[in-house]
Amino acid sequence: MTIQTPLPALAQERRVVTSIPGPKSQELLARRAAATSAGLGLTFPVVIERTQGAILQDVDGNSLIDFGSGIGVTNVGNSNDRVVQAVIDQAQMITHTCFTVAPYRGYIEVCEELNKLTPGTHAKKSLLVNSGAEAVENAVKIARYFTKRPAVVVFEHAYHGRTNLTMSLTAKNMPYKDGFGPFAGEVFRMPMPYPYRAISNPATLAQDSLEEITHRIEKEIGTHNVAAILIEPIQGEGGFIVPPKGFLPGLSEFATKHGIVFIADEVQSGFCRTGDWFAVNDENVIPDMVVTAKGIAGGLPLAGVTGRADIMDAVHISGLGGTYGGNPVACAAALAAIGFMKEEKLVDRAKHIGQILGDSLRALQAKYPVIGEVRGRGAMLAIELVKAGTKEPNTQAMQDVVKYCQSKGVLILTAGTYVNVIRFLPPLVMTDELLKDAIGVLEEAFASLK
Ligand code: PLZ
Repeated sequence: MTIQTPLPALAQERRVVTSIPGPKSQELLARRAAATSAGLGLTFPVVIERTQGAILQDVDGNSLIDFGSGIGVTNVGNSNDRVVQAVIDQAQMITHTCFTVAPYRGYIEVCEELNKLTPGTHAKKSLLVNSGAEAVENAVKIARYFTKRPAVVVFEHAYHGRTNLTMSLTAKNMPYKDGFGPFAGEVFRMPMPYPYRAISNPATLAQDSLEEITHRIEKEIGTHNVAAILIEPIQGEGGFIVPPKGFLPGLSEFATKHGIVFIADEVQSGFCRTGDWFAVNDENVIPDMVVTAKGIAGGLPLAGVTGRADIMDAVHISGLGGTYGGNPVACAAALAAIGFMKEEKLVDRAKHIGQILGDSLRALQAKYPVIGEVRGRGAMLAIELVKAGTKEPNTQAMQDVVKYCQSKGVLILTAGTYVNVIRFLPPLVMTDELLKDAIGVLEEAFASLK
C-alpha cells in the first residue's frame, strides 16, 4: 500500500457558506449528543472536517478562523506539513514498542531538546507522558520522592488537570471538581496576585503577596513539610492572569532557600506562545522542574517533565513509566514541531501577533467600557469583561461576543474564574491578513452589544 498524495492546500481565508451550524454539522451534532457523554462541553457547535494553518473547515464547507489552537496546542499551525510528514514517516517505521520495554531514538531526542530548551544551563533530565495532567502528576510524584515531604503548594485560579490529584491541585469547583471528590490530601492553596482585582497597592502587590504566602507556608504548613510549589507562570484557564513583576523570582528564591522544588506548569504558556520559549524566561526564573504538553507536539498527544538531573534521577528504577508515554509517532511530531518553531522563529511571530492583537484590543477597550482589562504576553492575550464602570463580571457580554464571532466564522475561547474572560491563542503561523480579518469580526461583535 502506498501513502496517499498530499491534499491541496486549504486557503487561509474565512468563508461562511451556510448558517452556523450548517445542516451537516447539525446532523452530526445530533449523533454526538446520542453517542457521547453528556459530561463533555462544547465551545463551537460545528463539526470539523479538515484543518490547516489557522483555518478549520467544517463539514458544511465553512472556513473558520482559529483563535484557539485547540487550547494552545497547534502553535505551529493546524496539520502543519512538517508535523504531518513526520507522523506518516514515523508510523511506517514504528507505531509503538513502549519506551520502558524497548526504547527508540525519538523519545531520547525529544528529551535532549527539552533539556536544552528549558531555562537554565544546569544538568537536566526528562520524562515523557501523554497529557498535561499526567505530567503534572509525575512532577509532584518525583518532587515528593526527592524531598521525602508530602505537601504541595498551589494557587487560587490555578488549573492543572482533571485526574484526581490534578483536580485537587486545580482551584475552581465548577465545572472541574463539583461532585468528583473526595480529593487528594496535602494540597495547600495560596492567594494569587491578580493585579486587576487586587485590593492592595499595585506597586507593592508582588511584595505583599510574597509576604503573605511565605508567612502562611511557614505558619500553616511548615517549610520542611513542603515538597513543591507548583504554579502556572501565566495562568491559563483561570483567565490569563499575569502575576506582577518580581513575584515569580521571589517565589522561586523562597523555594530554593527552603529546599522546596519549584515547578513551573508551562502546559499552556510554553513553546513560543508568550514570545519566549517559556513564560518564565521573561523574568529569567529557572525552575527546578518544568511541565510541558500542548504545544510540544503540534497536535499529537505528548507531555514532558524536565528537571534538575539530581531530582529526576532520585526515583528508583521502574518507579516511573506508562504504556504510551512518549509514543514514537508523538515524539516524531514533537521533533518536527520544535524544528519548525526554531526555523520559523515562532518566538518572534508570537511577539508580532501580540503587537497587532494587543494594540487592537487596547483600542477596543478605549471604545467599549465593557472591556475592563487587556492582559497577557505575546500571543497569549485576554480581555476581562465587566459591567461598564464597575469590575462586576459580565458573563453575558462574553457569551454574546463569542456567539457573534461564531456566527461570522471566528472561533474564540473563554476562561476565567468569574466566567468573563475571552482569551486569544491563535496559531503562530496566522497571516497578518487573517489576524486583521478576525479582529474586524471582534470589533463588529463589540459594536453589536446592547
Ligand atoms: N496545566 C496550565 O492549561 C490544560 C484544559 C481543557 P491536559 N488546559 C486545558 C479542559 O477543559 O480539560 C492544562 C493547562 C495547564 C495542565 C493542563 C492539563 O493538560 O493535557 O488537558 O491533561
